Amino acid sequence: MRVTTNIEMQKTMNTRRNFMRSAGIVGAAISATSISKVAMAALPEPVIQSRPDTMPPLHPQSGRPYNPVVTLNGWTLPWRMNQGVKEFHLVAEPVVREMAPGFKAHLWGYNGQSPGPTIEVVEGDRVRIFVTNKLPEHTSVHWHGQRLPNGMDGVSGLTQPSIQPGKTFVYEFVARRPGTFMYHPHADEMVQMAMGMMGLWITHPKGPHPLIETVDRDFCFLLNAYDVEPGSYTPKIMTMLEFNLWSWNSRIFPGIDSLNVRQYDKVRIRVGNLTMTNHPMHLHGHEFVVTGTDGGPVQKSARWPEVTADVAVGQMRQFEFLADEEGDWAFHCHKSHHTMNAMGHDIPTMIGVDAHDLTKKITSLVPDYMLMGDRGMADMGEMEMPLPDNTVPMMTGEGPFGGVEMGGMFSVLKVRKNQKPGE
Ligand SMILES: [Cu+2]
Repeated sequence: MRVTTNIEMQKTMNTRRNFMRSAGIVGAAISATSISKVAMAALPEPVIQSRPDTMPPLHPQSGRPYNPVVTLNGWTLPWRMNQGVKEFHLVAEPVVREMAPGFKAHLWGYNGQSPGPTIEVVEGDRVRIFVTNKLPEHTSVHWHGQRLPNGMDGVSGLTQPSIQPGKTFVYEFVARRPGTFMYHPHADEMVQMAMGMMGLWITHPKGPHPLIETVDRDFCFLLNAYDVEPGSYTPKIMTMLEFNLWSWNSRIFPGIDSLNVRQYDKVRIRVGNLTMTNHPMHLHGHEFVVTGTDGGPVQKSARWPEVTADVAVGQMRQFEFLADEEGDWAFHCHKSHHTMNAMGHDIPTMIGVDAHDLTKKITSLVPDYMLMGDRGMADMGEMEMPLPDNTVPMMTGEGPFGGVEMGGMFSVLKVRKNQKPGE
């Protein structure tokens, strides 16, 4: 069982009493050791996911019904019902994330992955989340966008003591409003987010909602960024702006799965931004509207059509559209440097430079010398230059008509006539 042996209930005495009552223990004098044993037994077994594939949506087995989301290259955390409370167990821990085939990064995350699993609940649900810290330093979890009691907001030092390594903290609140949210540490935040600690939180409406449409496909992912030197595994945590890996759910193209829909499906894509810069998200072939933010659903009179919408730092946006055009449509960040993988930015422009004579002279000394960029950078896509281990090319991908020359924050919306519902 992947639980710590030394659980610490850091909530108020009142909640502790309630917890013990729900665990079947009632008594005036319980020693500290018996509390840990009882609490141990009461913890839901953590579910760990090590595969980077997009997992099928998790249809609710208990509680109120809802239409589950699809987390791109991710998964939804199962829960257990305990006397009407949905109980989840998050384990903060070091993980190995395959960011693209052939490239693994040593990150921090939750339950075996970065980002952590998506948490899906229904408006009005009472939710209890056990957070076990298996990191080498303290942490906390902030539930971005939620209405909750102040003591549950997860800000280390301000609303709670931080969760020490080896300890478990219990968060509990009612998911009061439906929407698209996220979670992340609020303790040594710069380091822990640069290392990949974050996850999505979806609160589904409890019934028909005037501003929330039922859709056929509901996708979600977080925008994140890393600075991993080619050939190495661990992100540089001090980087502020010059990240070299622009990712969705800690995956980079060509490692990001496509979004597969049936023609005429109503589609929702929920995007949150936990990088250090904004990302103008651009969809080809369709117009979408932003139907909601992490502040909740947008009034219908305040919606307008777009093909690009900016997601600023710390924001979430819900894009919705009718997928009525068949084909393979690019969906990507419109900052062109964000659809590239690791590269140097301090390279001079070589376009128009006639270096022919120079190349000849250097080749006589260094036979493997290659001149790059004198016609543009597209050569990079097809160049057969040896790369260091554990690295992906700067631009790559094959389409039916040749090289796609993309990386980073890029995927494809595949609209198919015969795509089966739920497939
Ligand atoms: Cu971007």
